[in-house]
Amino acid sequence: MTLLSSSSLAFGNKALFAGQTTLRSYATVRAASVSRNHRVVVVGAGAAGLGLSHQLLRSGKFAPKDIAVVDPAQWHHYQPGWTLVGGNLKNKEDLRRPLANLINSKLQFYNDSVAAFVPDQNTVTLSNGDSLCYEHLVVAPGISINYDSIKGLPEALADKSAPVSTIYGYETCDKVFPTISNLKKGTAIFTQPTGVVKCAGAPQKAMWLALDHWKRAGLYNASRNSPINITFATGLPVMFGVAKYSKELNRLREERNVEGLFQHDLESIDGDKAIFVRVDTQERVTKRFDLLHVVPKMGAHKFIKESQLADGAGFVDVDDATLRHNKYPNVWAAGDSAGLPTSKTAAAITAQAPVLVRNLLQSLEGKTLDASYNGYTSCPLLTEYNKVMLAEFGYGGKPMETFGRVIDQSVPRRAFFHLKKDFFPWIYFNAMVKGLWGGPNGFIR
Ligand code: UQ1
Repeated sequence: MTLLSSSSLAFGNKALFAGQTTLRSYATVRAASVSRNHRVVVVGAGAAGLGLSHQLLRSGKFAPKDIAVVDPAQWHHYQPGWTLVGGNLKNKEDLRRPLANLINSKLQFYNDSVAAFVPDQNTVTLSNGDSLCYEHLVVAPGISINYDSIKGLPEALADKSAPVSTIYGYETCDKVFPTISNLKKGTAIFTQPTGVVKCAGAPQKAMWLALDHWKRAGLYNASRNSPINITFATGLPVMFGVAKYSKELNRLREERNVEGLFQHDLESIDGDKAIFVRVDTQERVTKRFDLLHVVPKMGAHKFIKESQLADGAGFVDVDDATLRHNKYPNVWAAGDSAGLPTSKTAAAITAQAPVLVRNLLQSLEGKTLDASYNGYTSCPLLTEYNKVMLAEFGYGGKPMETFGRVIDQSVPRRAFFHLKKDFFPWIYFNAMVKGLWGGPNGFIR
């Protein structure tokens, strides 16, 4: 009896059904790690991994289980929606689905994490010790959010009574709005770190919605007598990385009397004090707050950084145009983990995935790569309730506006707000994760 219960604990239900097997034979089975072959192994089942796995499958060039998808998660999140949770426009539970339900049964799903890449042997080692051999590898596990990059942040986020929050995580995005609606007077600070973050516009989206909320509640105005005053403290020297949109956002900041602390990088939180390091002088600047919205630093996952696939910054070293690895021709990357000089967003993935899929299929057939990614990315930037500035741009910060021939997209508009709040979440779950959505290019045949 002892034997049965301990083995069933360790090995799940199979142990219960294999009543005759001894513990020793289980030990043997466990010790021998398994190696499996797939034509394509996709690491990550987020926006990039799911979308492109299904695009590969829909090409009709693969048999069932030719393509494997590896991800340890139980849930798949529509992360662009978390800003809307911060503004009390969505419930976070409505923005997630059980991951297994989103994966076509013709894909082999490994619900495990990656321990190591062994690209010289065309192999990925899983955390359970098993290994997957591939003809082609697609790396798309996203970016790591490093909460402990700011001293005192994990504790402040976990403390329900501390007015410190972030839209950047599932656990904390629903702490944001209560901190906003509880504030009646004082100083609200919204931060953006130096370094790479996903969706570089999101830090200020949270601020613009809060400002509008306080304005509507009579708690904020652009005068010196406003009960609440607002500071945007960013590690960057500007409001946004693309001049066209930055100019308009800075105009809004001045018009709305939001203090801009540029080149201020949040270093630590101590009670109601936020301590910044000035990027230019390394000087420490301490600010007292009554509300603090923080964006943690982010970076490449350790298992990429420590692998031979990494570039100098730790992201996957792929070619900017073809999305193929610069050293391993059968390795590809898309999404936040890819070392591409553009802003990391779900919109970027709508443009990257079809390019990657086309080039990978060409490569499988020994043909030349003929698809090229131009850096397209987009930030639907909420500037108030009901208005969005639809920033769309490519490599070099060049505007690439879908509706640019007809209208100026640096003007915040109501129609774009409905794209952001209603259309994008809908098309995401109904088409994008299924491999059917190509962003500004519309549906994928
Ligand atoms: C998009 O396709 C998309 O995915 C569903 C987004 O979601 C996060 C976007 O933000 C954007 C901008 C696009 C691009 C699509 C159009 C029609 C501009």
